[in-house]
Amino acid sequence: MRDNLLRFLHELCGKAMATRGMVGEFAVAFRVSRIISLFPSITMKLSLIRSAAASLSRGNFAKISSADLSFFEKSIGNDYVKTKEIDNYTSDWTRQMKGSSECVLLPTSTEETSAILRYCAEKRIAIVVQGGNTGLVGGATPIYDEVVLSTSRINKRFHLEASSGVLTLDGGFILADADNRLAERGFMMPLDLGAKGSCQIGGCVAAGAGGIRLLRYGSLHSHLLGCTLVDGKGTILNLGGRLRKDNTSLHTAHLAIGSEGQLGVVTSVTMGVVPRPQSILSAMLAVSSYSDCIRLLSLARSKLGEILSSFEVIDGDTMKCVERHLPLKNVFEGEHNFYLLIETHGSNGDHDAEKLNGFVEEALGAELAVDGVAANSESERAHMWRLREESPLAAAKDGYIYKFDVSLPLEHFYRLTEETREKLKGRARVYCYGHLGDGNSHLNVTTDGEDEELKKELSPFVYNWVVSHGGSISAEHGIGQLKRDYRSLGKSEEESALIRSLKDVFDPHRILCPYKMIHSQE
Ligand code: 2HG
Ligand code: ZN
Repeated sequence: MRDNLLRFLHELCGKAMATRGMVGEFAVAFRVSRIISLFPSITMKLSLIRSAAASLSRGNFAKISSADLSFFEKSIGNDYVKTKEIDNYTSDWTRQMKGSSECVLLPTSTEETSAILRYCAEKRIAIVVQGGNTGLVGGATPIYDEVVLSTSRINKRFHLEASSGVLTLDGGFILADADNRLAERGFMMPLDLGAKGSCQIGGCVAAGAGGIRLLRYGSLHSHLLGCTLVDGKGTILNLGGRLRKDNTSLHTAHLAIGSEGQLGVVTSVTMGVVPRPQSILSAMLAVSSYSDCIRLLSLARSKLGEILSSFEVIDGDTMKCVERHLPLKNVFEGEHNFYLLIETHGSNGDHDAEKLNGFVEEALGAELAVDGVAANSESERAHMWRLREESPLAAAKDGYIYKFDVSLPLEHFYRLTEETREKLKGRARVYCYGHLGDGNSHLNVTTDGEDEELKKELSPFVYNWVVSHGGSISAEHGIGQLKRDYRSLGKSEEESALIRSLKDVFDPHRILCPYKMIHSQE
């Protein structure tokens, strides 16, 4: 351990020098391409629990006629009304959620979106709103014959007001593209997720995306200042604005966060962006117990303070699964029960290294961590992130998979994994990784083949357990169609009624994303 400590401290000092100037580009480049590169392998192996929404009957919506198609063609141009080769739009990116649609519409502006929605409201044509189609709960996948309205072409406007750090951009902007443009001006998108190479900013808002640096920069609620939402009647609503402070009324723009296309289409976003950090340091710790992980989180918060950016966990079984299925090696010799990936974002490499150094010294000295390794180059840092970000891929390769994305108070975070493991002993393998600093567990269960019995009992078990321990059944992936049946767990009837009333205001004809989070027949 002493040797590792010395190596660690030495590496940190070297790292402080290496991280000045442009940092993190290798790791970022890796993450940008990740979603594309994972496609083929995931499509072969991943199986999801069948959608609950599929059992709902088709709503009383109009069927698309040739007159409707002519209207769409006239409104947005023939080339952007697609009726053939639309599989990419009617299935989710894992190819497990499959629906159908008569046509896909690709408007290029807020006004075109408004014309489409006004028409569809009048004719009662159902619509599903789709951004980058990177979701994990089937929210953007049509079920029966909903028209797919893709925001991919609404991606022209990009205006940064550098003095205030306020960015206004079209909803269809790809997150990585926006981030690259900001990099040229010394700024950064405050949110980062594995899908950044494909997901769109409007979709991120609608999904309430979380990601890997929420701990440092906060959720979208900390950044969103305004947005343009085209509601289910086609009304263009300019909500909020570009002021960092405006307390004159309800913060209506925030209704778009996590709305999953139920209230409207997010065609433009105004948000605060952050200065690009000058120094990014990453380290991994090996830890023997979950209680030590929690103590380390408190220690990291107090020792690293404002520079603590990520505090991610991979449990021992997940790490073995990663090594079993992927050409990736653990950074530690031997096996450990938990691995923490810690990253700092700051403006002074020496200062940050001193802080991280102090934290690790104390963690090892107090025997909270049994070993530690710092990334000494961009490729080492990328390697550490691959271990964490490819954990879902490894789990998907492990067999038939049941996925959960839940929030839990930290005292219960890992008990869920332990109790699920206990319950499924001999029947399934259970993996836990996730954003420990945010209390967000990605629990994944795998079996050799599809197990009907297990399928029936697992979701109710997990979701009831989560809610009865003060958690949420969806931390960052949303409800979509996958979690529809469980959506009111933990919500009071009063809150559910308020949500339905809001739906009536924004989408009185209930044409937007039926059969999902808020069902058209509710
Ligand atoms: C992550 O944190 C993503 O890696 C995906 O949110 C999680 O697929 C998963 O389990
Ligand atoms: Zn996640």
